[in-house]
This record gives sequence, C-alpha cells and structure tokens, in this order.
Amino acid sequence: MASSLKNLSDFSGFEIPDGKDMKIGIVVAQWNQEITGKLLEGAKNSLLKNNVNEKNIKIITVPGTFELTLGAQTLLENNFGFDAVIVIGCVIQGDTRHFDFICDSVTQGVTELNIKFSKPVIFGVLTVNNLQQALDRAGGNLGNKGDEAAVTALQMIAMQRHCQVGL
Ligand code: DLZ
Repeated sequence: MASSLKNLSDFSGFEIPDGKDMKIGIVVAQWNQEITGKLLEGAKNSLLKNNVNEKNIKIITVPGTFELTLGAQTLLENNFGFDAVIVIGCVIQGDTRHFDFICDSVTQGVTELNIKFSKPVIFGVLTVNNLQQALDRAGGNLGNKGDEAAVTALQMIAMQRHCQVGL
C-alpha cells in the first residue's frame, strides 16, 4: 500500500508490544531538521507511550541521512546493549541525482546492519518528492513516520525475544 493511502500513526487492528524492559537507540539526521525533529518527537513519544523507560532511549545526531548508517553501526558495535536502533532522516528530491545516491546508500547500509548485528535497525527515513509530502508524514494528515518506526522497533524486538524462548 502506498503511504499516501495509509496513516502512519494508525495501529488499529494489531497489538503493540510492551516496551518496559527495552533499550533503544535513535540516530537522527540534522538535514531537513524541521522534519527530522518532528519524526524524532513522534518516535520518542511513541516509545514512552508504550512504556519504554526514558533512560533507555539514547539519541545521537549525525549531519545527514548518508551518515545514518555509521551512526547506527557506532551504537551497535559499542555493546551499549541496545535491543534496536531507529534511524531518522528525510531526503527530499532535488534537481540532481544526489537523492538517489543517498537513498540507495542508506537503504543498503541499514539492511546490512540488520544482518551484521542480528538486531533490528529500523528505517525511519522519509524519501519524498517535496516538502509538503514530508510535512504530511511528519505529524501531518498522514500521521508520523517516527511513530511507525518506534512501533516497528517494539514489534521486531518482541519477535526476536519470542523466537529466543522457543517457538
Ligand atoms: C547533501 C545532501 C542533500 C543534497 N540532500 C539531503 C537531504 O535531502 N537529506 C539529508 O538527510 N541529507 C542530504 N544531504 C546531506 C547528505 O546526507 C550528507 O550529509 C552529505 O552528503 C555529506 O556526506
């Protein structure tokens, strides 16, 4: 389903796992900060709302979406005990091919980190054609991609824990 048909903050119809003993890192890009700030706010509020302890949420910043992969890797490789890492960014299509290179790089990088660390690294990155599309998905009429990323993190941690105790 295209995101234009879905509200990113609507989780009706499924259960959201309790986050009370979960530890989550968030890496947020400074580029398009008016959008990434709102995504971060959405993600953090959703984690708190689902009982993640504030002291178990660690936030670091990087310059742009291109740097999100290394930011996430840095959190994961230092054995801080994160159950998941959320990366937050916003890439807006411009006149050059920069958009494609950044989107390809972060998508590939995040996918590889999921496999390398066997930990959920959640893709909270908006890849949009214009500022209005970003605003719509950063707390606007299509919800907040940060909420969706936070709930996805809780679901993936719960999935891994469920498998660890046996199916
Ligand atoms: C350079 C650049 C451009 C043109 N656009 C964006 C963008 O829309 N969103 C974003 O998060 N970052 C952008 N960047 C910055 C790159 O991600 C990166 O920080 C720089 O290329 C330096 O490596």
